[in-house]
Amino acid sequence: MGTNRSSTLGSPAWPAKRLSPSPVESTLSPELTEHLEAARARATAATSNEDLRAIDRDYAGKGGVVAGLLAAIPTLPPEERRDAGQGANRLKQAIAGLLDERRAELEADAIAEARTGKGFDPSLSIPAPARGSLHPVTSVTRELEDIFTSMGYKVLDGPEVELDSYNFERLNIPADHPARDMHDTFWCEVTGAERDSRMDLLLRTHTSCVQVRAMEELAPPFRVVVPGRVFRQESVDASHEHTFHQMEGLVVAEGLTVGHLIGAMKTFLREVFRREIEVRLRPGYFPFVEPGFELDARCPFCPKPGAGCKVCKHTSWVELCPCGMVHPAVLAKSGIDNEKYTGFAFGLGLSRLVMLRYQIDDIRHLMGGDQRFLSQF
Ligand code: FA5
Repeated sequence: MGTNRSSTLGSPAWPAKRLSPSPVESTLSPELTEHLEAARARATAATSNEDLRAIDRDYAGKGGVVAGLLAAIPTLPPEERRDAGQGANRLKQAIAGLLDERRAELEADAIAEARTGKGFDPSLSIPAPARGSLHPVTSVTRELEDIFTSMGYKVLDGPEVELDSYNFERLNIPADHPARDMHDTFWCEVTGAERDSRMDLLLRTHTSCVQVRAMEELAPPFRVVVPGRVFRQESVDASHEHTFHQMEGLVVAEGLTVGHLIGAMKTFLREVFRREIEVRLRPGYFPFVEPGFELDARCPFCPKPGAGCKVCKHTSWVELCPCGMVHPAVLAKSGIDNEKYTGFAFGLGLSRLVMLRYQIDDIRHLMGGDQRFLSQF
C-alpha cells in the first residue's frame, strides 16, 4: 500500500492518512478501542521496522497490553470472561493487521525513495568483493607444469578411480606381491549389474598408474608429467595424509640412462631454486623400476650449502623423490619394444614439496579447508 508522502528516509513520517480500520474493530469495547487507537497512532508515526517491532512488543509481547488483559480474566465475574478473552484476541489481531499495513507502506516508501535517486552518491566506492586465491598445491603444480613443459614434457591427467591392473598388476606388483603392503588401498564397492564381475576398482594409491596409460597411448619417444591426487589408507600425522598429491614423471626414448634421469632432476631443481642444486641417489625398491633409487637434493634452505638447518633436520639433504629406470617388463607389458627403448620415471611427493616450499609444518593443513590457513596464500 503506497502513499504519496515525500519523506526522506530516516526522517519522521508525518501521518498523512489513517491506517485502514480493521474488520474486527467495531466489535471492540470502548476500552479496547482506546488501546487500538493508541497503537494506530504509534504505527502511523513509525518510520522503521524497529519502531513497528517495539509496538508489537508493547501490545502483543510478554508483559504487553494483551497479555495484561488475558492475565486479568480470572479476576472477572465468570459471565464476563468469555467476552474479555475474545476481545483481547481481537485487539491483538487488529494491531497485527495495522502493523502489517504500516510495514508494507514503509517498504513501498523506501522503494519509491530509492527510485528518485535521492541519497545516492555515485562517488562512494563499493565494497570490494571477497577474492579467493590459488591453493598452494595448485600454485606449485602450475609452476612445476610450466618448468616441465619448458623441458619438453607433456602434462597428462588420469582417473582417480583406477583399475587394479593399472595401479598394480601392470607395474609389476601382482596380487601377492609384498610391495602392495606399502599401498594400503581404498577399494571401491561395485554395486548393480557389474557387482560380481568388477572387484578391481580402487582409489589410485600413486600417480604411477598413469605411466601405463601413457605407454599405451603415446608412441616413444615421449616425456610426460602427471600431477594428481592419490589416496592411501594411512594413519594420518603431520607428514602423512590419506589424500595427498604426487607428480609422476616418465620419459621413454632410445638410449636413456641413469645419467639422463639425474640430468632431468638437476635441470628441474635449477629451475625451481634458480641455482645449481647437488643431488644424490640412494638405492630404493619399487617393482616397476630397475634400478630404483631415492633421490635427495642438497637442502636449498640451508644458509650455506651443506651447513644444515631446521628444514633438513640438520642433515643438509632433503628427500626429493623416488625414481628409477623403467623395468623392461613394464615396458613390454604396455607394448613397448624394450630392446629398442629404455625409460626413466620419478614420483615427486607434491604435497611434501609444497610443505617445503612454504615451510608448512603439518600436511593436514593442505586438505583441511580452513580459511585461516588458506587465506595466507
Ligand atoms: C610411490 O608412490 C611411487 N609410485 C613413486 C615412484 C614413481 C617410484 C616412479 C619410482 C618411479 P612412495 O610410496 O614412496 O612411492 O611415494 C612417493 C612420494 O609420495 C614419497 O616420497 C612422499 O613424498 C609422498 N608420500 C607418500 N606417502 C605419503 C603420505 N601418506 N602423505 C603425503 N605424502 C606421501
